Amino acid sequence: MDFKRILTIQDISCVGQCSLTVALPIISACGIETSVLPTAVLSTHTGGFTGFTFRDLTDDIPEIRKHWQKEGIDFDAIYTGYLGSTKQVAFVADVLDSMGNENAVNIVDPAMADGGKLYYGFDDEFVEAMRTLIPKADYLLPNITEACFLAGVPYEDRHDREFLEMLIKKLYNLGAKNVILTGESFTEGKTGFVMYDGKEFSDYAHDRISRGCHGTGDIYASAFTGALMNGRSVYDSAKIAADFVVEAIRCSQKDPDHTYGARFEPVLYKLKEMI
Ligand code: PXL
Repeated sequence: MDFKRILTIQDISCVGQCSLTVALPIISACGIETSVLPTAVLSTHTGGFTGFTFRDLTDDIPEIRKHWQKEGIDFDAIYTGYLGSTKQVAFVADVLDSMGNENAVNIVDPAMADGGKLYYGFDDEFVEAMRTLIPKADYLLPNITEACFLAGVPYEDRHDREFLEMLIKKLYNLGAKNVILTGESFTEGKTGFVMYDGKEFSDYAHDRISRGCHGTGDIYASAFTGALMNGRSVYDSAKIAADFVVEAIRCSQKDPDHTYGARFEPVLYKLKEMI
């Protein structure tokens, strides 16, 4: 049996069902060893909470990388999510450049914005830094807001094919080998994903579910990573991730009082079945 080990680089939001508390269980459930490099420790995520704590771990990153190199550790994939500081992005770039084995792939989720706005604490300088990770991405997984910021296109509430293709091509031209735009499709009124590999566009459309939850981008990227590491095609991995997010949101609808994340845990077994 071919055992895979991946590294995921993102924060620990102690409560909030996002970042590492999502990536670890989801990718592990896919049968993949999941090593972590925490970028920051927060008491909660920054959306919908006030007064959260924030411990920046930027300066630990180069030390951790050096130790791993001394131990001869490497990874089959590196998946990056929410990063804690502008300075940190350069350290994460070093990890992407040096810690993968010869067949490793880099999955970059530029988790920094949604609904037309940057998350709390991020600014133009951070966006510029995040842009430097694009050429390192075998798979870039932005939502439409992140795609606009990275492409330098003013955010518009537009979801037509012409706009989506223009945005995606700009990100491809910045160096991403595959762009998977999440939360969009070519079918009006439906969501899903639109994908481009430099040759052709493909998409997947499913019904939009009215319940917005924090952390669904992290669930998506984690399930995508888990499926891809199990040898599923890029399209199938993107589709499995989209279907799993739908399952998690449907499950969350059964608990309207639960507001900070999506209840993916009770439906994790479905992800295993899909893979
Ligand atoms: O899910 C994205 C995310 C991750 N980590 C932190 C966040 C957010 C989104 O708000 O605040 C700390």
